[in-house]
Amino acid sequence: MSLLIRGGEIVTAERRYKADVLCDQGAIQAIGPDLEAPSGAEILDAGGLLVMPGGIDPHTHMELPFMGTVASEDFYTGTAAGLAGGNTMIIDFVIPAPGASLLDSYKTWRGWAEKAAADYSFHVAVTHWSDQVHEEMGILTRDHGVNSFKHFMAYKGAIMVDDDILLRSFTRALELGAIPTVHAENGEAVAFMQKSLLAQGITGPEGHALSRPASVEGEAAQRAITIAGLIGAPLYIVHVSTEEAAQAIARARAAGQRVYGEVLPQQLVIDETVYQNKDFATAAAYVMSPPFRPKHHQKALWAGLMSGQLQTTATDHCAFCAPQKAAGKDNFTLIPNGTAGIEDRMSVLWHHGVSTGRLTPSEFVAITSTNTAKIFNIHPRKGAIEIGANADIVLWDASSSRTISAKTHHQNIDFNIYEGMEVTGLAATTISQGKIVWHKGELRTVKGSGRYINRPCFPMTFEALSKINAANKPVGVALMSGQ
Ligand code: DUC
Ligand code: ZN
Ligand code: ZN
Ligand code: ZN
Repeated sequence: MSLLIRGGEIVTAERRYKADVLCDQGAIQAIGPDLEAPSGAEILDAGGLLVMPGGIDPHTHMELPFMGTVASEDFYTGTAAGLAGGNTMIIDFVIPAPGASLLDSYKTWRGWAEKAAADYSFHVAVTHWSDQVHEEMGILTRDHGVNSFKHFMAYKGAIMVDDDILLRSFTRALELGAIPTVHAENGEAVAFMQKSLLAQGITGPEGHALSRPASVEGEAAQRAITIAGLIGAPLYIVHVSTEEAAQAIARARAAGQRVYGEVLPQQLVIDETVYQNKDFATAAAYVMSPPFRPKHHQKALWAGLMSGQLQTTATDHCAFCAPQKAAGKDNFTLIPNGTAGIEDRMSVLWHHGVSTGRLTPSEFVAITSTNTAKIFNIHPRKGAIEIGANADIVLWDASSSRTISAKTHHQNIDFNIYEGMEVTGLAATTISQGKIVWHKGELRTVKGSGRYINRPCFPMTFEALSKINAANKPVGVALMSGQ
């Protein structure tokens, strides 16, 4: 059945105009003023609403086995909560145990994700190195639509990789036309700090922030940028939370490096004082890595988004309930790291970004959807209101307000880090694959209706091609090939 969205104002990353949108077969079929409804079409009145590409959250961890437990949000509950907040796609992470096959792990995660209610895709983490990893990266890009590989520079003794692996893996990603991504924190420094804080008797959640200061992120971000620069590889840095990392990205970009940075809305509005709370559960609720920062960093993150030096927003949605967080009651290093927020991502960014005048509505669309689609090579299938694009659309009510609360949210977690925050701007209706899945406060999701989205590799730049040629051939040959 077709769906006609009538009377709304379309907002894309480029422009804003009044037009109707006709969806059928899961795609946008027509855009224009006063479109005629085909017989049998459902008509949706979008009067007074903005018609925007559905949000794409490029960083989630549904049902992730992590730090001795498993994230409480599964692929169904998590994508459903995302749809309630106007997000129509997630890119989650396959994180193989060190030594495990990337391909087998990918298949395991694909199995878990079959219950998703919205479209999804996967970054695959490189957690060790071997000839098999080299080969499986090729298979994943060629046969499974994976075009991004994640590297944890932290979590020593678990999933952390060293510079040698970064060099090898970035080189391999470049040769495949894939983009490396990093969690940038110096894991050696974190492990050292954790030990020394515990030895001093600092065991509470305040120790978490003390063990991971801003400089530790700044150093790792710069190191990843340096390594990518040596090779000529592009780089995407997840959850940029410090002025230091934001500046390193801006410097690299000014020097011509293809480096992208992602920001989490929670890092824009919540600061490190949350760890000072004397109540363990209240403070532990905010334990995530990188941790919440001293307030002045927020200014640099907003500036990055406003200037375009930082391009995307994600949630790092990784839900652990209070009883799970309690595992670290006597030792902050055992508190499972992670915060949830996929349902509130768009509202928090609209309220604090657009309503405050920091961002235009088009910039909001860019940082919540279109830029991610472009960086991860799914644009204009996703992140666009264009004929032929997937009909993943949010009808945005810019003037209604709601108060965020665990009592009313759809996320499978027993608290909300934004509890009590009043936000203006909300998803009135969410459309996924041309179907209404959230409308007037009611979810109409179907378990398993989400599809796996293939992301093809990138065509290589001339510069990257010539570097690979130079590396693979004797110098004389590379010169003679005339590149
Ligand atoms: N940080 C978190 O807080 N949770 C999951 C993984 C990560 O890097
Ligand atoms: Zn190779
Ligand atoms: Zn991370
Ligand atoms: Zn993460």
